[in-house]
Amino acid sequence: MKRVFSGVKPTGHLTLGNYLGAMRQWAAVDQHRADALFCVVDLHALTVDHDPARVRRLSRQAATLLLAAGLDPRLCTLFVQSHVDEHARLSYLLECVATDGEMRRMIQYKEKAARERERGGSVRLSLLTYPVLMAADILAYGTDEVPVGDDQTQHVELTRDLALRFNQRYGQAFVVPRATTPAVGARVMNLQEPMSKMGKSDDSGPGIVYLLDEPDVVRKKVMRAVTDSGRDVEYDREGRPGVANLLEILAACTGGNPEALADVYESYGALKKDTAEAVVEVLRPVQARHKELCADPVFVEGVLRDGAQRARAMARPVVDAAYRAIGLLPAV
Ligand code: AQP
Repeated sequence: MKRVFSGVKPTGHLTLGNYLGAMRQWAAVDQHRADALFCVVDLHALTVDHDPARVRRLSRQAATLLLAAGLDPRLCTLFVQSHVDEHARLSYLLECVATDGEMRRMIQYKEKAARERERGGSVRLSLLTYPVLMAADILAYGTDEVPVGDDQTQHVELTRDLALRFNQRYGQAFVVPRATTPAVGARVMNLQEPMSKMGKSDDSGPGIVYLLDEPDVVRKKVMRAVTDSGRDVEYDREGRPGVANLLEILAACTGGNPEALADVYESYGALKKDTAEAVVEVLRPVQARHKELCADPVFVEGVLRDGAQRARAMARPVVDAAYRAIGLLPAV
């Protein structure tokens, strides 16, 4: 059976992008077909300016939303990254095979570092090394596949490079993983700035649909989405990014195809109305289950405790073997 690993960062409230690009696939497909691990990657949330209490709150919320989205602890392992020491242990070894040039080429690093500087802050070293920790997250479990949205595929490519390099230098320690992305919904764009990804830590609130937005808030955000100057509904990602984004969201929510849907609509208004309702319907069961789970925090804690135990047992032998392979003396 294939091993699958993926994660979500508690840097903000989870968005429709996180759901359509990743979480929905994890619940509907990955946990059924593979030995799957899903992780709230809280250490990654410390790479930018953060409020400790908020990170704790968002970590709990992310775990609850993953369960609400359909992850079933009988089918998969759900845990919090900082509860398993092997991630940080392995990250250091991988820093010893990665180069600073590789890190500086990462698109997310460039974008996030620029944003930190614009806000007048300094760039944390951990933001630069974040992809190495992500590689450790993946490699510690002998992962074959990493289901992610488009924005993370560069980091998975780097993970592959680091695994291959380590194996070549020090012997076969890691499985070399590959990224998988959904056919539709792999890159949900911001409704107000359709050339930019819908990101949970962005400032542009009205352009972001959060998983816990009330139905009327969702409707308002979608109805106010920026469209393009033309009038015809056409699927053209480059020329008509706003309309293309709505068509993709509608397609991802209804199981349709954005090109075919473009032929169905004669006005932007009708497209927006149907997209808003489709999003409301997709979010409805997730929100209902989230409410139930919030009333049972002991259950959620139990899932995370068991998940961490299982994850530790899987990661430890892989990381111990890498420690030996790279030349470190085993502890006695
Ligand atoms: N807009 C998106 N469209 C499709 N997929 C997306 N993902 C994120 N945004 C979109 C996918 O969701 C999974 C979890 O993402 P993450 O928590 O690792 O964060 P991220 O990729 O850095 O993107 P975010 O949510 O926008 O967070 P911030 O703002 O902190 O950078 C991943 O599989 C991701 O591809």
